[in-house]
Amino acid sequence: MNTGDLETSSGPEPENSSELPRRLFLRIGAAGAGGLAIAGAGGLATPYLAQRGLLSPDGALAATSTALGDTLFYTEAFPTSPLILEPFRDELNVPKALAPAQDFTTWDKPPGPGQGQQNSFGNERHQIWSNQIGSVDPIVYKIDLLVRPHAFTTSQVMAIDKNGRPTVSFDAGKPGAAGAKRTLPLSTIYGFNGTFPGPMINAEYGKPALVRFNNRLDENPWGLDRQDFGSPDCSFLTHLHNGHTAPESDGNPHYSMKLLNRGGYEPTTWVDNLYLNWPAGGDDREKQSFFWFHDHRMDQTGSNVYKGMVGLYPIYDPKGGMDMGDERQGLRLPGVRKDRSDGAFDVAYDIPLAFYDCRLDDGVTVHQDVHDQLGEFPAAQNPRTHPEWWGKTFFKHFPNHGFVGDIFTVNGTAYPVLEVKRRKYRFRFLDASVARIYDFKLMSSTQGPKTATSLGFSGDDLDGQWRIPDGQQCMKFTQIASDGGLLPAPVTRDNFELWPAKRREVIVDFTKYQDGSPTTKGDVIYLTNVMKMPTGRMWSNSSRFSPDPNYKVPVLKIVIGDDAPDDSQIPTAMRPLPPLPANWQNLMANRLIFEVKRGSMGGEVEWLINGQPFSPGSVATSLKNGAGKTPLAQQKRGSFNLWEIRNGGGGWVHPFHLHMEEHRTVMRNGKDVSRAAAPGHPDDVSREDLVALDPSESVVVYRGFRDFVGPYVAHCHNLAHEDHAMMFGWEITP
Ligand SMILES: [Cu+2]
Repeated sequence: MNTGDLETSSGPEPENSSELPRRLFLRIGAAGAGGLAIAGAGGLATPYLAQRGLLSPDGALAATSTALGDTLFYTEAFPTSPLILEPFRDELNVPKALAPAQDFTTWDKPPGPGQGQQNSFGNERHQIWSNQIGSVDPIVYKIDLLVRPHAFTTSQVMAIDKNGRPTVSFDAGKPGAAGAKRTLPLSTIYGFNGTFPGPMINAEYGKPALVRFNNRLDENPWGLDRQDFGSPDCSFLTHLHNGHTAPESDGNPHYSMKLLNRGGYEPTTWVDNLYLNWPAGGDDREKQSFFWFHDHRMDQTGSNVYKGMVGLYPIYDPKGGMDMGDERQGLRLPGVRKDRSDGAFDVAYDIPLAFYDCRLDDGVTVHQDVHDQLGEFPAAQNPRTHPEWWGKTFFKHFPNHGFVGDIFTVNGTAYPVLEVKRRKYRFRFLDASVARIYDFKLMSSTQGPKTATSLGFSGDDLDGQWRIPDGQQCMKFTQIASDGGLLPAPVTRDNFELWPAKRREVIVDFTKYQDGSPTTKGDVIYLTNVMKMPTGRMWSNSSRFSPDPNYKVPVLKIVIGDDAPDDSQIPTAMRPLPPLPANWQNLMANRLIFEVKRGSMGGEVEWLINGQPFSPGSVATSLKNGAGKTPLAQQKRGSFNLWEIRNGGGGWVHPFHLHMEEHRTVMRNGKDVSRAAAPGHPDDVSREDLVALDPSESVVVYRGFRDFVGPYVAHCHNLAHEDHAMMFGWEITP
């Protein structure tokens, strides 16, 4: 901890925030003179570096850590997943909305605004309860974290090697004949309510939601093998990405380490996350439209998300009927709403699509990474192979480049099929992958999908398993929203990129092709990924850079069905952007600057920001700005500022996520893009929560810091980077 923390504990009590300054003071008092008093306690809640005594109190690396770097090595060996032999037969999982909890008033400890009511430790309260913003009491949901099995496919599979040739599979650890057709074993997930993806909450502005996340990961009623990934202490920390949320409900490790002295909520504990469903500053122009919630446990986010901790949270805006899931009113976006008697509502023709790539164990790849030295999974006895886990999800917590899978799934199913009516649909795209970026097109194919191996591909070219060699773009997307909600106006697109954690919403009209000819029942369209990304470092081929005309991987088969009524329209104007101050360029001199860069140290601190690994108790310091200052990453509540995020180079891309408010990109690579987007980044003229940084790019964003005070984080959303220190703490002060 540094003295910056102490400074936040002084000053008057903010009118809405109640206890925060006092608690900060208590925390610092309890930690005493040594900031490492917390870390010195050891245990899995403390970051690896601190456990090893390798982190100095100000967050800098102690000299001995160079020794750590020297001891590290990478084994970049990944299994080749078994080939899914019959893709596009399992139906796409179209989630129904989660029902509210009806019985919460009878809970042993019901939710509420009082001191001690926010978590099971009894030491926290909600910074702003719903009545303080003039809202009704929250709708209450309950979500248990559960160990459960998950099937990615019902298809038969066949083991293949990295050259695409049939090879042995394993049954209960015993090898079988090469070329055998097998039923894929179930994978073990840690899931919200035990499913992957977890529940979908259909939220609405003006109706706060409170979700009690209850950890039951100590229970294992199916007797499932937990394998060697997922937070070893089975803790979770749920982040509603990117809700306008108080720190105690935000699920970020700067908060959890500083205020609770833990990386996450362990089994038998719970937390009530209050989502006010209220736009920043009460400004309708700040409304968003599609969140997701996912794990954010310090050091283990990638492993927990990959193990299944993903949930969906579309948010509708009933004000004036603008976007309430009813295509007969407001913007008339596609959607037919049905209110249910249990308090939830479903919206037909409005479908979330969560993308997630995985690798399944081939039984012959050695499980080995630096985390073995931590004794995280002693039962696994790594490094060694795990033929008993053949066909189940494989994860390497600490790959050098990030983690990309070779099987592509949508809403938890590999290569699903969706029959659509002949009408318009709204699709909400989410990249829930650890590191993979997608580049999507809608294509038709006369010959249909072929296996990559039958086409002579091998190695990384097997990623995606299937291809449509004769695929041709046949439809366009009408993009209506990005991370930050509805765009000012729709954008017609041939393709779009989807970076980790990003959301893109589109309308697709299934009545006709892009050349104007009508579709007919039985026609097939493939949602196709055309970005080749052999490692987590970056793509090798995409629409923007050296497109590979042969890399066309179908991820979702769409079959045209019957006609259906369609009252929806494609609007010409949607959500206006919040205004930029006319003099925003005057803020440039005093901007905060953060450079994300791979460090030379390797290991747990491979990924640095301003040369520092994540130090959970501290706020970061800006690089020297134009005014010659190096300010702390602290902003006054109610203020606005420019932040610059620089990609320090090295040929990596970084999806950089800033918690709290949405930002507007105003400069990219030194050019003003506040009115017209830079080529290649058409989404820059919108509000976003994640900066897509191409190699060596720099982006300046304008953002606000309203309504709440306390600790937040910003970090790379390549989860392998995030878990290896590419994160910083920042704070809103009263
Ligand atoms: Cu990164």
